[in-house]
Amino acid sequence: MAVAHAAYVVGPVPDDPSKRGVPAGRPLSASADGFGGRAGDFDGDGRDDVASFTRGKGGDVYVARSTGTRFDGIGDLWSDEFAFWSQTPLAGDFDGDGRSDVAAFARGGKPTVSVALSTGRSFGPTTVWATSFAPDTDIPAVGDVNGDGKDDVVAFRRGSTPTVSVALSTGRSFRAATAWHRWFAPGTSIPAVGDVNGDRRADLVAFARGRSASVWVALSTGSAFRGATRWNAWFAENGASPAVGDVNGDRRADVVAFRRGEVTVALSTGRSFTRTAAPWLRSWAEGEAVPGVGDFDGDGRDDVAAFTRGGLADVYVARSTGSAFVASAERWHEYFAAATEIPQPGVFW
Ligand SMILES: [Ca+2]
Ligand SMILES: [Ca+2]
Ligand SMILES: [Ca+2]
Ligand SMILES: [Ca+2]
Repeated sequence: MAVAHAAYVVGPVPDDPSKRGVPAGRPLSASADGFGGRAGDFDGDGRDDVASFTRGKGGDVYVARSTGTRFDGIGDLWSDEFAFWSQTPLAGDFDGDGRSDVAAFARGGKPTVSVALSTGRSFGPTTVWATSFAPDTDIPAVGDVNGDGKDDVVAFRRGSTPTVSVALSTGRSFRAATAWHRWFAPGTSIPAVGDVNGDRRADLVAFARGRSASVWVALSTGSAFRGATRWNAWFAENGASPAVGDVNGDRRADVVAFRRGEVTVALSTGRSFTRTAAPWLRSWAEGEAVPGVGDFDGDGRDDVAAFTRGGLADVYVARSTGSAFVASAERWHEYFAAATEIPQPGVFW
């Protein structure tokens, strides 16, 4: 069913669709158990690339590298032993060598975190970097919270005891988890990580959505997160899919809302997100397409992507001008992240 273009079957063909974690029919839900991650620069050339994870029993990972105007190749296999079954895959540079790597979170009762480091052409062996991080239904995220150049991992507990745990990267493993915040992203708030004040330390962001639609931030001190403050009173309302990225290139991460057709932005001032969300793009990631954020042309401003998945498996990019996103007329890839594969970047809320 996933094979609409027979010529591209050598690409990411699913192994066992029944074992995918995110149902094709509803990749984005307003409720329980999603996640979001940004793009990675897997070959370290300064332009963000895209990855796709088959998960299931296959554990294949495909990468298509950005040329600045498209994603190349037919989906090159970078690993065949990563993010099995319903593990959560995210990208980050965990050893700080300038090439993005991948992490997979098993969660549940055996919450291991596995990492495969990029060689620039493929991912190396899958190695367990933590054995007790992000248990149960904790939401994992990636960011360099202490500003040492190596991405760390963050786990959000949410619910009625919304704790935020951090495990710092040593470059070869993650240290023991410690609590960096004891009240952040309560209930079903959508958590995210990004450096919103431009001090090189990744901060916490939480989107309340629904009918309150506040956006909360807790800044990193390098060893903990400060108290949560409200940075915007009305953003990503109702069921919009929120993300974090520096879309105007001032080194402060902004907030982006994918409203299933319209993309709005609230820029960071360093102390808040601009009060009125501005529409940056109309007609984007409609229906069930998966949106994502990354700097695909390498100009320092984050762009947006949309993955149609399914049998079409098209990938579109709209580049940031600093004040709007401009969609390219051409697809950036014609067959990538097919069926219910999980693309990164990708926002699954
Ligand atoms: Ca790396
Ligand atoms: Ca770090
Ligand atoms: Ca910061
Ligand atoms: Ca910015």
